[in-house]
Amino acid sequence: MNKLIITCAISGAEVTKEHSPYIPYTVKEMAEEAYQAYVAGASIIHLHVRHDDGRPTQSKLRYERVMKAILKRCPDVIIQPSTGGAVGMSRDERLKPVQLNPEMCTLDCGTLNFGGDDIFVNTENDIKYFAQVIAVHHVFPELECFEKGHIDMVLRLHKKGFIKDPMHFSFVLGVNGGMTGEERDFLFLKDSIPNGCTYSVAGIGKYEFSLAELSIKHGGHVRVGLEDNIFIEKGVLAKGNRELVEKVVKIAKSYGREIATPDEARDILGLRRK
Ligand code: KMH
Ligand code: ZN
Repeated sequence: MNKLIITCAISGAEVTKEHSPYIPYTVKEMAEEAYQAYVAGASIIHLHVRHDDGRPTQSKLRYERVMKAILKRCPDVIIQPSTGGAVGMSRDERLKPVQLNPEMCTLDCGTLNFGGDDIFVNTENDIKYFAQVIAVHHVFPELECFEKGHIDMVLRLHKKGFIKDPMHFSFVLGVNGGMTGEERDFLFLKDSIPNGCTYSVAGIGKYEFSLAELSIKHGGHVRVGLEDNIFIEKGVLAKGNRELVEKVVKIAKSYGREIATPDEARDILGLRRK
């Protein structure tokens, strides 16, 4: 079996210290959480940044500081800034970290209701705009799909030339407002992408480890992290991202799947190291 790429979403934009005291806000906390996830086996850090008081921001300067601090602790890790940011941010605000020319970033491939009454807006026009800016900066986009219609959007924009090969998908399942993360959902999405594409699965909340296991079994990749789920088991808070990554590594080992280093992840995805 191919090696497993583990992405760790260390903070996100929505979870606060009131939900879990282990959520990192400051530059130092972010670097420490990224380092712990990396030591445990994560080769990609999916990154949102915050002000010191926890408010989400897409400030280029803040990303620059956090990325530098992370690379100081783990020089070969792949950093994947978010271009999703937080609900309500403008397109150009969300795209700010791309100006730093990271190796990867996310590209959100459709609109959905997001956790109750919020709407995470990604119209076709928005996606084309994001894809163009990301391409200008030679950044490799991870195609975030929260439901099947988002995959169809990617395939349409791929045909029109806005999204290029190699395509790497991320199925983010279990958002309140998006598709659930049952086995049938995962199988439907995995079978809906073209042969030769790679994919990773991020299960939100209770779906984190069941989806991780399914993806491991089927040769896909996995994202875990406090952005997606704060519990190591039902009712028990994870004491940081490291525990979540360690749990995935344990599942992977039970299926005989080795963990990819960052350079092996680059090879699998077709990434050029910057
Ligand atoms: N914070 C969500 C509204 C991404 O990182 O690209 C969007 C999000 C997706 O987290
Ligand atoms: Zn995110």
